[in-house]
Amino acid sequence: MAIASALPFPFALDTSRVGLVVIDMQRDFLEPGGFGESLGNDVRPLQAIVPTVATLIAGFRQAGRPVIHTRECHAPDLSDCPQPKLARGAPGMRIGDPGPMGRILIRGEPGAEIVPELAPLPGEIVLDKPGKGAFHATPLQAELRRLGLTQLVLAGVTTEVCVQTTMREANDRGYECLLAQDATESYFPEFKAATLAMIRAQGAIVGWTAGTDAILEALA
Ligand code: C5J
Repeated sequence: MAIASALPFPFALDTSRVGLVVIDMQRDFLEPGGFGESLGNDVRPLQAIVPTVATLIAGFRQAGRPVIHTRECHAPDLSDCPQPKLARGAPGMRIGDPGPMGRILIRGEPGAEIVPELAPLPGEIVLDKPGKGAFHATPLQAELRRLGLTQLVLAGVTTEVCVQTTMREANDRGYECLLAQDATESYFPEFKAATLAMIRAQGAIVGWTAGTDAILEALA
């Protein structure tokens, strides 16, 4: 089924080989008091996409297609957090520091959880990732092979960091990638716009973009 409105040209959705990857819709990025806000960001634009992401997830579940969730977080002893990542930026709180939602970006802490509205269902894959890309140091590739997926629809936050990095990693591994443009968000509108443009530039050099409604219409 083709998504005619996809850019830069129609996307031929294979409803038997597509899965949804929802990147890092965690309290630490979306809620006041979390890592995102500690870096000086306004988290409200990220909160605003939650209903759209929920609609996208519901559509994939209804179609019987896999939904994979990721969480950017680290081991409590920080053994999987490179020193430069720990040191970089000028946050009010650093990774591992105690905050209002537990230790910042630490596996198992409340802040590292996915927001309740988008909670994974039992049986859905949830991958904890120490990097920005979801393929780095995770079993994502093995899971995609096991599920027989060749196409990925991507959603989540932030567009230009973990979403784009994952999309580029997937593209290099041969997956056809479609970014749900209204189910992803950045703290910086200009970075989101630039990311959408660079993804679909040069004949979909990284992949395609399309709206959630169009994706779900093709999936149904
Ligand atoms: C960031 C992410 N922005 N999930 N993480 O540090 O995009």
